[in-house]
Amino acid sequence: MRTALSLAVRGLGRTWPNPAVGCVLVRDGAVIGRGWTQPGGRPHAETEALAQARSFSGGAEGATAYVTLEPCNHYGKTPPCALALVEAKVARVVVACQDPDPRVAGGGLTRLRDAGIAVTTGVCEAEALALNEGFFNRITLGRPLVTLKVASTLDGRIATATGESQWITGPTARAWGHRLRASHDTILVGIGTALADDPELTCRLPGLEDRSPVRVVVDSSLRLPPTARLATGARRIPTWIVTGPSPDSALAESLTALGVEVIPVAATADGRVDPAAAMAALASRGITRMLVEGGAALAGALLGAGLVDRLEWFRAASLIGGDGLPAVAGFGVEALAAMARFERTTVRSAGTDLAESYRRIAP
Ligand code: AOF
Ligand code: ZN
Repeated sequence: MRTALSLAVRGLGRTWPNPAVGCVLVRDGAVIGRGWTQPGGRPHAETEALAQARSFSGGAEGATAYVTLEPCNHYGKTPPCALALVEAKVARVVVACQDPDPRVAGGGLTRLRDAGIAVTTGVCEAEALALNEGFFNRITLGRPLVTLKVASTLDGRIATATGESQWITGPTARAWGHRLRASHDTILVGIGTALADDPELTCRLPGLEDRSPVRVVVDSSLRLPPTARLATGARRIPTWIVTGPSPDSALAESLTALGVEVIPVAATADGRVDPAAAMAALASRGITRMLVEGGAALAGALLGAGLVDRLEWFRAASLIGGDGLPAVAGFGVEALAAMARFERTTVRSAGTDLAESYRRIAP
């Protein structure tokens, strides 16, 4: 199952709207098939593994299938994976976790058991749930998994008072940041960051150049100029703009003409895009994993709405002090009881910087 999980990881960032699943077929102590969900979500992991097993005599007959998610039970572009496993005559299926998709939801396991296949569930379940937390969030909460990435000084500053910000962390942390992009479906930035930095928001690691996620700008009053790199490059790498309910139609048209998708959503009383509405709109387009890269206002708005699930915090061994720009704008915390609280899952050295990962525990 651990092998299947490591295969599944390969799909992260590319399988949306589907989960990233891994499958290993074993017979007589030998691996006869390995598969993982392919870009765009199809073929499924089981299809890939079963295709490999076909080159062995007897195919997958009598084999054990280790799958990180309950095999599907619905007809899509291909018949259900549960049916494919039955037809291949596997003897046993070991599953890490159930699929909450209402089209599956236990039906895949029932189909296998009804065919006389031995089924074991819950193997490495916690790992599998964490791996596909984005997909589970999309199905059960109607929003993606939201990971906030920050590169700051020790005192949590991301720029000096004059706005100088390049570079606070070193090349290793920056490379890790690009690798994070590759495993996400979208990168989200606020319009302030888009205007100030004119960023490309692509994955520029050798070998991973084709792993750039959809770029999303939260732009409440539609201000992104058609000359911005995010707009001019929209045909190469998709750019979406989440904006208020009635954007300027001339600007919206000129952006759309460049291939940018303009997505109007509900606004809050102060005229800003409602964070929950933005997340719902992205999930309904199939987004499961979102990496938020700033700036401070967007980070504060998402934290204030309780929408940040994970933090990836790169911390340089330097200090700017109180005149610097904080990584997170105020989000209304008056009592300590109202703090956004996280637990640390890993901490590593990234060159001269520290890379800390956290998962939200409250609110
Ligand atoms: C599997 N193996 O590798 C994946 C599964 O749109 P479709 O027809 O491709 O179906 C998508 C659903 O299939 C998705 O919501 C989830 O329930 C399941 N994903 N299932 O057996 C896989 N990726
Ligand atoms: Zn399937």
